[in-house]
Amino acid sequence: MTYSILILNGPNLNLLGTRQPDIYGATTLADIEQSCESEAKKLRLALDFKQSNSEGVLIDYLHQAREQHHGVIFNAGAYTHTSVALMDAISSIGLPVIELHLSNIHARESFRHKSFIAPVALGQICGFGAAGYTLAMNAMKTHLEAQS
Ligand code: CA2
Repeated sequence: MTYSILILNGPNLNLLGTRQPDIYGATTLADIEQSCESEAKKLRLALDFKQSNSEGVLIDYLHQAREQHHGVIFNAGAYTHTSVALMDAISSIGLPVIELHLSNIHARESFRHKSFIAPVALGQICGFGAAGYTLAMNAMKTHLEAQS
């Protein structure tokens, strides 16, 4: 069975590689998308990779994922720490969602320690930079195979 996954990226992640490389690294989001595409081929996963700066658009993508994908890897950016609406959207779609962050949010400012995504996520990967994306893809594939 070929599983299909959505990798969804939230606000400001389109700026990756252009500013604050000390925190987020020098890799651009386009670079990350390429490495996810090549990992998807290795893992035989179908992949959709999206980014939006808008909370409403992210919610629409989550709703669409219910019809199109088996799981979601979600870097919700700063909305992680604020958005009950994204938490409700994740709860409503009934798909496994892996919460992902480039940085270790628990080692940063205290306002980043709170995640509205974590209680409704399958699990959380953070602190491994861009490598976290392919780690999350492997974790999702293992989960989907185990649950089938
Ligand atoms: O570590 C992560 O992946 C975050 O989700 C990134 C968010 C931050 O608000 C979360 O607390 C942790 C910020 C993304 C902003 O990315 C930028 C990249 C380059 C320049 C400016 C912002």
